[in-house]
Amino acid sequence: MAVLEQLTSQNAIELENKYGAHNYHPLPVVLTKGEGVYVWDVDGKKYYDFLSAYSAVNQGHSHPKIVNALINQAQTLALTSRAFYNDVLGKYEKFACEFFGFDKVLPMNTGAEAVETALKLCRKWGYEVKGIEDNKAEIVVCKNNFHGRTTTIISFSNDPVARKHFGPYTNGFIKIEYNDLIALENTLKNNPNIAGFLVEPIQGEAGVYVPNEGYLAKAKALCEQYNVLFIADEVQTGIARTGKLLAVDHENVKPDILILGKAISGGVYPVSAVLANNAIMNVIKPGNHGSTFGGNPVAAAVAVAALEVVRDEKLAENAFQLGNLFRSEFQKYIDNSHIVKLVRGKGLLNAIVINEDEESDTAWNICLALRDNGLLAKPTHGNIIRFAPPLVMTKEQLLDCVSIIIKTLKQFEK
Ligand code: IF1
Repeated sequence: MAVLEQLTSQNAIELENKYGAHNYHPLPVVLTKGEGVYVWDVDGKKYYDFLSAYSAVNQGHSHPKIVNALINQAQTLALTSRAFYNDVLGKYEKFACEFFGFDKVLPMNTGAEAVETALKLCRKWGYEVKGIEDNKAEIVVCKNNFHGRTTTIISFSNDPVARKHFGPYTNGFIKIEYNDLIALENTLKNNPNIAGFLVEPIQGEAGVYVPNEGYLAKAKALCEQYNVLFIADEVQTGIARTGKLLAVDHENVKPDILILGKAISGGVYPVSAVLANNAIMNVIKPGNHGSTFGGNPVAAAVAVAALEVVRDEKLAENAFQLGNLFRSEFQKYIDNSHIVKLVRGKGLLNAIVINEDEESDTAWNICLALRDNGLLAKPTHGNIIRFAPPLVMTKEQLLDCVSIIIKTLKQFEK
């Protein structure tokens, strides 16, 4: 078979099963094209994308401005490595620092790499600035976190599927309950070796858990009080997803270290970033950290274009308004539903909780029925379905999606 010959759905699935590691269990749909809020399968069926590649495609699939930036830079200078300077990286770094309000950025590629970068930066600051005894630094994390899949990151996960048989695990992490300020304060005040607190402003994978109003601001204040770095993982919640440029902006919280990924590139290229001010970032010296593709010219050009789209198309404002509309429309349905317990989220990062236990396959079956009705979404855990469309969606499209989702859910009402 010619490598790029048109595949049937069955062909594509069989190829992945035969030649690809089985590290995913995808919904059975084979996509071949994406544009804006839509994707098409190999049989020409059109769907609303209500996952956005887990919030990496906030600007819509294959946004022309971002794709053109990719093409133009790739045709000019794709990769220099950081052994030499180039004429794109510095401009991107300046743009990103001014866009998010920090002195410096350390460019990486994937979200997990950026999280690992933030952990290294925090620890080095802990030893060289806070004065923690060598090899004693601890970082506080939250239970039910999701920060990626490297060995160190899964070391502080409590998801058995992510952890089992990947030990021995990395030490130096203290797990506390999410959204629990008493647990945070008790941990910080009793331990002088704590260098940082790593937190998702909304726990995405756990099921779109929005913390109490004021949690982030009070957590940041506790970190300041105990000289601990507040590290915000905005890989999923950032880049306008929750109705503000960053989810921490809802509480006017300025993280000491900001972690970005996914939609910083609009989903056309792997780009991630760690931002901090000089007092923290300047502990990093040549040779301490980096990566072959980190900050490459294509990534730099793509990220500038992707952030300009967020700004110029007012995606945060749109996500804010459409998110409120989504939840209010859904609440009307939930008030009379037996199958849906609740809807929660901020901006266009939302989830519904199905009125069944985690082991039930109802949420999965609902997503199969949604697929048949022209909308793609996927459960996070058992009974929770995440809804995260591209932020370029119009009000009319959103209302169309709400009616598709409700029509589908009604098929499951007892
Ligand atoms: C997959 C989950 C979401 C993230 C936060 C860091 C990372 C992620 C808050 C790492 C990545 C992705 C991973 C992706 C599916 C998706 C995901 F289901 F895995 F948990 F969004 F909730 N911090 N999340 O959400 O970024 O290294 O992936 O670029 O298939 O593993 P990454």
